[in-house]
Amino acid sequence: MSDATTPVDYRPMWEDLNLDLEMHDALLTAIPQLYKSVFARQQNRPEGMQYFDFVMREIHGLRVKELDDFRKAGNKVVGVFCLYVPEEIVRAHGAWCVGLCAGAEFGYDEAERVMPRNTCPLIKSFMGFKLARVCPYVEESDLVIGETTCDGKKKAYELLAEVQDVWVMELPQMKREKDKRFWRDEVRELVSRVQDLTGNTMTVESLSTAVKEVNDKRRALQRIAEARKADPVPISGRDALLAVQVAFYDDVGRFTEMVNKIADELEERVAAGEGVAPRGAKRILVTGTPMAVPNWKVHDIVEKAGGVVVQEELCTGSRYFDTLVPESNGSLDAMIDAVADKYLGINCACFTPNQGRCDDVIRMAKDWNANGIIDYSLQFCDPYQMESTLVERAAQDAGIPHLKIETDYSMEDVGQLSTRVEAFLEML
Ligand code: BJ8
Repeated sequence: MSDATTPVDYRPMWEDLNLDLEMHDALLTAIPQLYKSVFARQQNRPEGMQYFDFVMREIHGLRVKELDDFRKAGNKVVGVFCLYVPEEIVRAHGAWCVGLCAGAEFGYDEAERVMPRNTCPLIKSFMGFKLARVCPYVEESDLVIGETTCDGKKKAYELLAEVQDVWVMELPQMKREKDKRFWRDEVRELVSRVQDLTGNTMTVESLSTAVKEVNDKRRALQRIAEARKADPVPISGRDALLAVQVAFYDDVGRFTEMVNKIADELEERVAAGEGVAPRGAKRILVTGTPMAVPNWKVHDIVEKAGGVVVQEELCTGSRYFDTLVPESNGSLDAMIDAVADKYLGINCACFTPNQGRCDDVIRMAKDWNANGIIDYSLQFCDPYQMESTLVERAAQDAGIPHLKIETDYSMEDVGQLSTRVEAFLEML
């Protein structure tokens, strides 16, 4: 890591990436302000979280420079929007993977010129970031890999393909044996596509290394999750969420090392009975649609109201790290199948049926001793909003109080949501 105190002028790099510097400046002014208001005044924050202060300060700086240098050395960067795109396959070809989901209301005017206003904020945001030229990560992506998950995303990729190289993986919508076979084939096509992109051939060794590296990253996040079972809880939900959000684009080795250090600290805290919230603070499990940086709204509301988020059944949560690819050294074919099977096991509401998600939510609420479940959906997200009825029923059957929240990236409803969350916490 370079010296965090040395000021570096990244403007020439942003200019080279053809960013709209004025709009980009506005974004880079807004994010630190929001970050400060959400993270700065936390009591007894783990010291290791300073790394994430640094990462957020450098959100469009150092990490983008690393991608830039990597590409200038002849390597490739692949941008992704969804958990189903296997990072291991990308890395096994010597390329890097970055998550591109956008969590802020930026470039909406540009996005709404090509898609309906009532599109989910996540889709509008990623399209807006691209069209308004404010996201250096998408500009550093030699290829964007999309997937046929929800209807909004799959149609948005057609529009994105007009201005960016895009490859779309077809994700089945069910998990039968024939779907599994289909998905394994689809992952093999991805292997060919990434091979064409990079000019590199994946080997047993390169895939084994990639699997191990990505597993290590997920294992480090699992340690943080495990520590959050304690009461008092040793890390806030805001900080734990931030760690998973950053996992999508940070350097894999550095991130793993830093998160393991935080996990060491958390385990010491648990042993000493120390925490960030008083023992007995109301514990919340959050489930629903992903929360991309800088979307910290729900966690901020819960924790400022005196509750504490102890786990996220989200793509920016357990769905990202709770399962690993087996590290056995079989044939390359067997290893590709193992990668495909791990990813098909993820429980996204785009699947039907998706009972595994309800089962996970209830299991996790029990394991993390949650007093209540907050089911969070982005506006206009049909899959998660429809599924929320099933989540609510599962919570009722398990006797766990449930609060449904539907929101977007604006701050206009924060007052109203705070009132609802406060009432929910009081009732628990
Ligand atoms: S695996 S949750 S990252 S698809 S919120 S864009 S579903 S309308 S993000 Fe997702 Fe992959 Fe599933 Fe996870 Fe559509 Fe809903 Fe918007 Fe969504």
